[in-house]
Amino acid sequence: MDFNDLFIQANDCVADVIQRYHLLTDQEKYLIVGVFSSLVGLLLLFKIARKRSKIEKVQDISADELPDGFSEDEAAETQDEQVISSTENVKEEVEKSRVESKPTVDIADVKESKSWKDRLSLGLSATRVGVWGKLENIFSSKKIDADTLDQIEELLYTADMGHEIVDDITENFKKEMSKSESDFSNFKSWTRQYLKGKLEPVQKSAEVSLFQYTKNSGLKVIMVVGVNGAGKTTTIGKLATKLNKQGAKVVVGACDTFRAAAVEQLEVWCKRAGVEIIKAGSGADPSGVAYDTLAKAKSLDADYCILDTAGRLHTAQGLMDELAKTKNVLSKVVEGAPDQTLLVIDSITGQNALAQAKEFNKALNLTGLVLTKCDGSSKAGNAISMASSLSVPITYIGVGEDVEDLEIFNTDEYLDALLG
Ligand SMILES: Nc1nc2c(ncn2[C@@H]2O[C@H](COP(=O)(O)OP(=O)(O)OP(=O)(O)O)[C@@H](O)[C@H]2O)c(=O)[nH]1
Ligand SMILES: [Mg+2]
Repeated sequence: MDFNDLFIQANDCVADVIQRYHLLTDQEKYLIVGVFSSLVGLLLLFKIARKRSKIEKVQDISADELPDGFSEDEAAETQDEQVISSTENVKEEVEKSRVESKPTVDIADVKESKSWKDRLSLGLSATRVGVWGKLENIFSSKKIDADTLDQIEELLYTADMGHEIVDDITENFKKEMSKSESDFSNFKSWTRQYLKGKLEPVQKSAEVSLFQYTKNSGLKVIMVVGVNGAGKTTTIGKLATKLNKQGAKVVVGACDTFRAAAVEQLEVWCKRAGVEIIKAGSGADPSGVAYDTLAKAKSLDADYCILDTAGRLHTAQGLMDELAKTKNVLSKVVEGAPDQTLLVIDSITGQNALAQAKEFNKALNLTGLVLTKCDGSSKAGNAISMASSLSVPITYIGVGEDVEDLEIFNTDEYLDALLG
């Protein structure tokens, strides 16, 4: 029996009871009213329980992760499953990327003996072996046909190359296939040239003052942004250490006032680096901290002012607006500040990295990308799509958690490590 039949029968039953109501005894009438009231009561209890579970679900998602304009109560009140599920989806995505970002190769053992190039090469070995190695096998052992072309396309996607790049590369292979004497022996050098051609024009715009301190060149202001756990604080720690070693005076601002632990983490790095940190209590206005930090850097005649910010989802409009506000405040202290707005990207993020970069770029006009966690399980192919499609250069690349694990991005070194 389906729901409709049940509904019709219940309807008939109620109509029957109404028709015969005057024939019923008082006892039967009380019984019917009692049953009806209990049913209504049960229904109400069910509704209250459902709403409570929604509120708990929403409270479980931190207030800052709710879509813009939703307070916890409002989100629960709307009873909009989409609000909850879409936020949870993004939460899961970030969580997944955090879990996946744990390197599968422990490079601690080889750090002592390996050069930077070797460590980068080790870090990108997953793509080199898993994608380019497999492509090499395809080209050397099989006749290239439509099926193998599909395989090639799939492999390129697993390297997080992005649609445009995958399309260009496969188009080139198709052209080669259509020739009577197709030759794929040089596919790697063609691909390398193609990728270099995508990166090089963008990389030219990378600002040298980011890497090399020059005496008396004035205060440089660097704001560092990104999603949760991308490696912002660690990158700032490494950068501050490097610049301080070159003789620069560095002041760091702890604008991540969201978590007390974030300030402590930055303090440890600054202490180690021997640079000054400006901080405020948990929950303080991040724009205020940014303002104070830059004012202090200016008064100390510092060479660099680096601002750490709280991680946020690129989809959380309210938090993105807050970041834009922090950025705008800086120009009130020093005209034209910040000189650099760097987006830190966890290289394991995959195709989602491009979406992240687009949103951050839209809100903040990025001047550079920092690619972290290019060690172990990194695929890192998304770097090329991001830099070329946004025309934002990759400034630094990180392959671990120590100071020496951050280096200036070099196109040739990167392509060597990626393609082999
Ligand atoms: N393996 C590896 N781990 C890194 C790298 N960079 C950062 N990490 C680690 O990634 C974790 C998160 O780094 P953080 O610097 O705290 O990231 P964050 O972006 O400041 O995080 P939030 O402030 O929470 O948004 C830490 O455990 C770092 O040690 C890297 O290049 N390789
Ligand atoms: Mg941080």
